[in-house]
Parts: sequence; structure tokens; C-alpha cells
Amino acid sequence: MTYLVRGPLVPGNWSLGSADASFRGEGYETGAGSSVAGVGDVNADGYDDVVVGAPSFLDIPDEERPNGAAYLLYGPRAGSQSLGDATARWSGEAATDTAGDIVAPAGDVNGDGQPDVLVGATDEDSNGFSAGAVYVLFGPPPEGESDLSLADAKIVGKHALNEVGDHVGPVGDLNGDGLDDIAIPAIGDSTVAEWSGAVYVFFGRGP
Ligand SMILES: [Ca+2]
Ligand SMILES: [Ca+2]
Ligand SMILES: [Ca+2]
Repeated sequence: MTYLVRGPLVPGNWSLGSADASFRGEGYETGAGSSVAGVGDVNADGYDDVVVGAPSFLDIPDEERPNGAAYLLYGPRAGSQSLGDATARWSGEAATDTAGDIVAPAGDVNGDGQPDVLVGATDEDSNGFSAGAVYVLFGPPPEGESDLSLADAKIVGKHALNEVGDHVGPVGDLNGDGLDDIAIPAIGDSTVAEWSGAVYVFFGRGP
């Protein structure tokens, strides 16, 4: 569950019961609200948009281990609503991916003027057990229900237990070329020593 309180927030003590909007998980144990991020106005309609992660979400038939998901909600939003009514749901590609354990704005990494979105899947296994993956979705991202194989870019960890996708985020324009750049932490990175950790930066690239 994710609650939204409309600004300006006046001083005082508040309960979530007085939130201006809430986004409810759409079923049993989805982990909805494990992450949430304002991603800017990804569809250029004048309203800011939000992404909510649900890393325990499961929609793979005959599977018990969650693939995870991230939901996109176009603004404006108010009132109590189900994430089942989100603008988009992007689910993890495989069981145990835990997609949506982090969601974040990317800034505009492809230089088309529209903000882009990051979705982490810390336990994605395509380059080794829990090497992890970060998906980049250029704005405007796909609407409706799909899996993250539709992302515009996918960045996987270097080795097993790299666990990239945790706390991924924008770093502004680090190389000064006018395009936004992204940082991808890899807490399990063992380039220097076991679990020494590292942060990798990808510069934005123009069209
Ligand atoms: Ca918008
Ligand atoms: Ca863009
Ligand atoms: Ca840059």
C-alpha cells in the first residue's frame, strides 16, 4: 500500500487515514510499496507520474516464487485505488527476479526531452544467480500489462550475487554532455575483494 499526502503539508500529527490518495496492492502478498518514486511527467501531459514497486508480486502460472512487478500511475491521482487499475504493470521476466525492489527516476537518459524510468530486479539471474538487473524504460513507457522484456535497455550484474538493482538512481549529468546519467550500485561486487562493492555509472546517450 502506498499513501499520498497532498502538499503543502501543514504542521501537526497525521495518520495515513487522512492521506489524500492511496494505492492498494492488488492481491495477496505483493509487497506493494516496497519502493515508490516520482518519475516526472513521462507522458508529457502536464501531470507528474509515479511508479510503485511490488517485488513479491507473482503472475507466472504454476509458480510459487514471485517475479515481482512495478506499476506506473499517470497523474493526477486522488482517493483510494487499486494498483490493479494502474496505467501500466511491468512484471519480472522470471521467478525470483524480485522486480520492483527499487524504482527510480532516470532523468532523461536518451535526450528526447521526456523523463525515463528505472526498475531494479536485484535477484534477476540471467548473468548468474542474483547477479541482478536494472531496466530502463524510455518515456512514455508501455501502458497496460507486460513484462520487463519490453524495457528499452537492460543492464545486468557482472557476476553471481552482484545484486545490482538495489538503490539505483539518477546522478544528474556527470560527464557534462547535457544528457542525464544513472548510477547502478552493486553491493555484492567482488572486483577488488569479496563483497567490496562498487557503483557503476552509465552516461546517457542521445538518439
Ligand atoms: Ca504525466
Ligand atoms: Ca527520455
Ligand atoms: Ca551525461
